[in-house]
Amino acid sequence: MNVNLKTTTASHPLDPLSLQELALASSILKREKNLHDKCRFPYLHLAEPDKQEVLAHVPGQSFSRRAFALVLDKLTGNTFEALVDLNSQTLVHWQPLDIDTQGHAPIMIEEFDLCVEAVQNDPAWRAAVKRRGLTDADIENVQIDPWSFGYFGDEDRYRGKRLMRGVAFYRDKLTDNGYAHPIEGLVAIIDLNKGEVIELLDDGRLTPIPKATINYDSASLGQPRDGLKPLHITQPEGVSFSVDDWKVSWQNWEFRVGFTPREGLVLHQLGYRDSGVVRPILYRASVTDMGVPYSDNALNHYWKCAFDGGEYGLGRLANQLELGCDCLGAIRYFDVPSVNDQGEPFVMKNAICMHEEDYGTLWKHYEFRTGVFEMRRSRRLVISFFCTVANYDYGFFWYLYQDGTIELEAKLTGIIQTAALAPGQRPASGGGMVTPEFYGPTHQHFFSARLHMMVDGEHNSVTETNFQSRPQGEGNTWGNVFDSVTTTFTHELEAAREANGQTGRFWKIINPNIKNAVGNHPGYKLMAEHNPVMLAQPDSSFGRRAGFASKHLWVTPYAPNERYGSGDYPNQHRGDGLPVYTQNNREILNQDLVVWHTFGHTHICKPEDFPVMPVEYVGFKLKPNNFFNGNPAMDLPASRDHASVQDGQPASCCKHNA
Ligand code: ABN
Ligand code: CU
Repeated sequence: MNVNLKTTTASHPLDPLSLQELALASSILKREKNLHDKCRFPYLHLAEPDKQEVLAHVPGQSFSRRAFALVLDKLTGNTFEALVDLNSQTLVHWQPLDIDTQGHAPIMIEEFDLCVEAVQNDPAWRAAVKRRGLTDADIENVQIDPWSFGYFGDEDRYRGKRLMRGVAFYRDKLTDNGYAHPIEGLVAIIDLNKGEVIELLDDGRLTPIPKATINYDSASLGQPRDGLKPLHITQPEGVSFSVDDWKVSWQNWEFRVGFTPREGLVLHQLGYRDSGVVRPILYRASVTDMGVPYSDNALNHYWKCAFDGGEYGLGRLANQLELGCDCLGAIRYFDVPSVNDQGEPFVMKNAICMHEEDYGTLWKHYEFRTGVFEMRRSRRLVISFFCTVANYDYGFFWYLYQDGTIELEAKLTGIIQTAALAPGQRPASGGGMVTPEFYGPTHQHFFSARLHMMVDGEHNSVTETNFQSRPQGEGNTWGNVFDSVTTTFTHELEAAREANGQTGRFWKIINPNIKNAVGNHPGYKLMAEHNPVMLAQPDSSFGRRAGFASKHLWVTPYAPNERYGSGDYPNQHRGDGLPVYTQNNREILNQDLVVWHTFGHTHICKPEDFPVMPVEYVGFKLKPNNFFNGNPAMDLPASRDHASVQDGQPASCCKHNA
């Protein structure tokens, strides 16, 4: 297949589709399938080429260029998966999706508005909110949260329908923070293709609507605190990274930036230059979904389990970042070509932010005997994006460090879901009181990171190490010796594991075919946080739908069609993804491996979370372990930061007094 230079300006097979390519793909689809104006494009993005084709790619030579699309016909409710070959300008695949068994297309942005209209126009819903004290004029300002429907058995009345739930919040004016005024015990079920409410759930309790105004816009917050002097981050000589289209090089690191509507930021082909050679570590890394199951028995909440990746789109809902606010210093933004629901291309400006950050001490020693002092500061490269999925805002920050460490940090902020209480009542399911009038239902946030590993080559294994104390006796005369016990996973089901703080459990991805200078296999250690896994019952709706969250670790042999921890289409799906991928217990020893890591936050709400929650941080690190033959950052320069010092101090961070 030859690249037709009229249709692509891409320089690499993994470059996201350009505006021209997106326009071409949607026009080919419209032409080939005679798509009418009620057809929508919940997905349209690069179909990443086969891994072997990517690895074999030689700059300047031809490569395939294909677009994946999900097309929804709103008149019939039919959904199709499509593949367009942009080089030959042909439709090469067109397959209907069985929505009852395979799940539905993710919720589109226009459906957020449709949901509000359908609910506000529904006579039964209007009557129900009037019973709770609202007037026709109030209804104009009511906020409707567009919730994914979930899956609670395949009742006939729901089969084949594209559904959503609408939950209401009172607002005195449109710019009020509705989450301070939840309308309790009332849920509308909307048929999205019909554009109407088909069922209204009402607990009939008429819980009073919390009335206190708690806004967070600057005007409402009043006079800000004072005392903050300017803090500038400057790089007078420019940045230390270089960017060539989507390829980035920085401090021995090399990688490519990618972006998909579902995952947002993707890092491709990440490697570290060591003795002049780029050693591969990750073929591809991303967060494939984020699920939030709620722990509450009440009518407004028991069904809440949003998949912000697979049902809404972390990338699709990315923010356009603001220089000097979201991002400080010498920033390189990436604009991301995208399409709207109609398949029309547009640019998401400033969707990805990249910059360098000082990170304190990397290594240091003061030799008290000789007065020799050496220290080197650490710098990290930050590649990030933020998205807003209705109430919550999530930042995804990848960090690369000069010592070979890779980190992903998710930042959770925004506004919690709220639930009204009758006077004197406490949350029945154990949620956290936020104000005297309302609480926040307890919930868990689960992220599913997919790490297609490539430590020094395509064949890797995964080991688990646990610490254990050794009985006193032979070989442990004084009782001080303890052991670390390491096993290597051979099959998928052995590698479905939970973290264990008591044994200091950790996992390593190694290349068993290579040995380093001390006879060990080069590897990267996955440093997990020890947060609870899914606490909903395994056989419950959430337990099945967010099955990926029942374990912190999964390891699968690479299969191109296994891309998302929660499966391809979690919207209205009974449950897919990792528990299904691993059920055949395939071999994972010395194979092309994908390591899946579930990490998350179990959130009991509290007054400090409101009105906007200070950032909560969760994530993981991948740290080199026997990958290098010594500290790879010994070659850092000792130069001192000029802006921090007075004249007369030496220019470097080393002192030899002896
Ligand atoms: N943060 C999930 C979500 C999506 C839609 C509406 C409310 C909440
Ligand atoms: Cu939360």
